[in-house]
Amino acid sequence: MTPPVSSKRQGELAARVEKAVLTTPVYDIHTHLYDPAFGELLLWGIDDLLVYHYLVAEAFRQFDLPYDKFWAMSKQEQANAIWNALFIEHSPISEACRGVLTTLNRLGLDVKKRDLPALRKWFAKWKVADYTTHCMEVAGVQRICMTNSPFDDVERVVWERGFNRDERFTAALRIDPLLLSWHDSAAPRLRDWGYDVTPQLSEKTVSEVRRFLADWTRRINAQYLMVSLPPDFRYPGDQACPRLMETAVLPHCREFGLPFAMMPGVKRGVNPQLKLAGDGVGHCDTATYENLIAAHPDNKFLITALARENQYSLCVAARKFRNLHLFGCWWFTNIPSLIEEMTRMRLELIGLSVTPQHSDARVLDQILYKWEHSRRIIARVLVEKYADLAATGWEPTNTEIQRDVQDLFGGAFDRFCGRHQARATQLPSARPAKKPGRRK
Ligand code: RAT
Ligand code: ZN
Repeated sequence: MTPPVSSKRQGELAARVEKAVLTTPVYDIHTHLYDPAFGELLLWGIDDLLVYHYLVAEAFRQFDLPYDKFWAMSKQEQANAIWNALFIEHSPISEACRGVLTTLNRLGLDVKKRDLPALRKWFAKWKVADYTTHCMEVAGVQRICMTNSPFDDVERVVWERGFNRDERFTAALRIDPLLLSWHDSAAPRLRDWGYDVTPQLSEKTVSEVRRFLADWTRRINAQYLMVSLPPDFRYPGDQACPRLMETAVLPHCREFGLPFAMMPGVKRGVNPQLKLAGDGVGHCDTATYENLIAAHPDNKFLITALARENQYSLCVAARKFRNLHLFGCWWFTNIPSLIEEMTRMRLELIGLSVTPQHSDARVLDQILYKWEHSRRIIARVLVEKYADLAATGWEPTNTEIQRDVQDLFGGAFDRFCGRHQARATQLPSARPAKKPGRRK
């Protein structure tokens, strides 16, 4: 019988785990951030933080303001209205509000002054290139995967023009319109771009869709393909979405050795008046995903479901299919109580073969809070799990802890994708805050 672990030993173990979790650099595998070469598409700074769509939805619960009046305002006016409604007139305790304060705090700003004009002045001093490096260093984020859509007119021209890639930013090919609006939108657009497609999914059309996917995969050096799916998506099925997946997307992923990432459970436009903030959540059909994965054993699938109700059955599915990798807690699941619940459930059911978090940041600075908050929760759950092991006499070494944390923060993902990154080293600790450079 192993003697119980003393509380001193437990405290030491907790400190070792926390250190590893708080200092290991992460690969943020899904964001809406951009390589700085995309200019205005990379959002950052206090106004963008305040008009984040998570906050817009919350602010409308407090506003006495018609929707169109808000949308007619400038970004700065919208930010003022949100700041007043969510930070000044009420305490900012929701996760998205708290996130703004954590971000400011991590940047070394004094939030207790509640002085929005002073905050704006501080941000105005930065140049975007320096600020990107600063945020990534403070957040301990080593690489950022973008979300790249050829169907986005602003983004497409930048790719077509060409630019020098920033190696810290990897790309993912986002194909929602292709799979979800084939007839109304994607087919006519592909025709405009010189692909010989018809609305009917003939052999010729399918091969042209594959040519389109191949062109864009090469152009952006895609690390995976991605789609968000409504709760009522079913596979198998006769609709364009499952047919295109089967005939074009999955064969393409096999040919290029790329995973196909799915984000099930988004109900688009539940309240269209809220624009980007107006989407809701629905329970997806886990059996559909099991069918799809079982029918394609040579494909790799990444899944992050939006509904809490799907998390358990997806963990069970991941136990059945090694070609399924679960990741992240986003949007309505990106709240401390659910991150903790999901992380614990995943570790208990599938061990370390998971990527527990991605930031889904839409504003660069958000990586500071999203990672800070999640790291603390992941550390708490891991401490508990290692303590359970220690109670059996299996005390993890520092090297083992470091290896495991690296896997959770991108290593397992890279391996799943077939890439073998050299093991990342720890972040330099207590790096002094960099002085703002001048904005270009
Ligand atoms: O979390 C979000 O910001 C959502 O608006 C979605 O964009 C989601 O992340 C997605 O990629 O569809
Ligand atoms: Zn996203």
